[in-house]
Amino acid sequence: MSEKILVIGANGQIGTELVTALRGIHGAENVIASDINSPTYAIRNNGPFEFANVLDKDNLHHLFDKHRPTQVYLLAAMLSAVGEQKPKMAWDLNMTGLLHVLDFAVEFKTAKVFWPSSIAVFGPHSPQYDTPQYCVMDPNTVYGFSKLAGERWCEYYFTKYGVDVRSIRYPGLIGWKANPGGGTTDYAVHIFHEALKHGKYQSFLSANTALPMMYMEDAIRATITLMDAPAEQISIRSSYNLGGISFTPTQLADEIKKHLPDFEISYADADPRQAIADSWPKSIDDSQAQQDWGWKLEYDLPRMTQDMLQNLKELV
Ligand code: AKB
Repeated sequence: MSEKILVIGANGQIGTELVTALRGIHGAENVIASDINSPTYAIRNNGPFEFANVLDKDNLHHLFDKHRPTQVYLLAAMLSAVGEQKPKMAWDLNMTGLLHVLDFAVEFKTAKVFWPSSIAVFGPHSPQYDTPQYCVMDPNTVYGFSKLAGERWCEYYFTKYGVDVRSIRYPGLIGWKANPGGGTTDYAVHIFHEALKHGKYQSFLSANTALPMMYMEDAIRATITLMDAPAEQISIRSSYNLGGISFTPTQLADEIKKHLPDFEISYADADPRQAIADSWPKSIDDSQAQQDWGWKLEYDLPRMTQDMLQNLKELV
């Protein structure tokens, strides 16, 4: 059976790359990109696009009815840093949007749903190193607890209504095709742009703040591998831990300096994102993803840095 795939929030950091990858696999005409904003050039030019606002139930219902998607990827969300500036709006967007999609997945018998969670579901009392799949979770950002609540809804809809919903707790994502949209891990993308443009960067996180990160190539491959895995291999219906690579701003800067020896990093005195980063894990145990659907990381810090610089220098 050929797939009909709806990607909601297609203009964002993940969506931009996921739509291209899915169109390559399933054919451009079978992957409908949708977003509340006008499409990016890459998305507009090679396949169908629909305007969608996840908070507008009628509009979303119409999209499901018109396209009858077999798979839906719901990527529209407000990230950690911006979410702290607009807490109620972040809760509403992250929760109501998910519930609309889960309800329509039941109504239209959508075969599979993907919804991204985050390492932000962990909090100050979670183990900081090799954070396990199951442990104390006390997130203290709206983004973090909306993702944790969303995970519970996903598992609930799987158990009660049989929705085949799959999810990953993404670490900070690093890619050169699209910019991140207001997260705590955004420094790890901005640093590459600034290194190439100005030869220096002021990090809003302190020198030794380690966080789990992942190159976008790996993140997209993980997402598609999880969605393609046979249902009986999926033992977790809340969201899978995914570890990636853990590094500090200093370690990333040192890696960039191997390619751009004059690059200089400095550190901001105080930034609200520091407290968010301090409440998150430093590294993640993703052995369940390895065991269930054969997850394996390909990009370490040196390989990612080289690939980022090589691709970005053509663009900046
Ligand atoms: C953020 O920093 O908010 C996101 C995330 C880790 O989920 N990149």
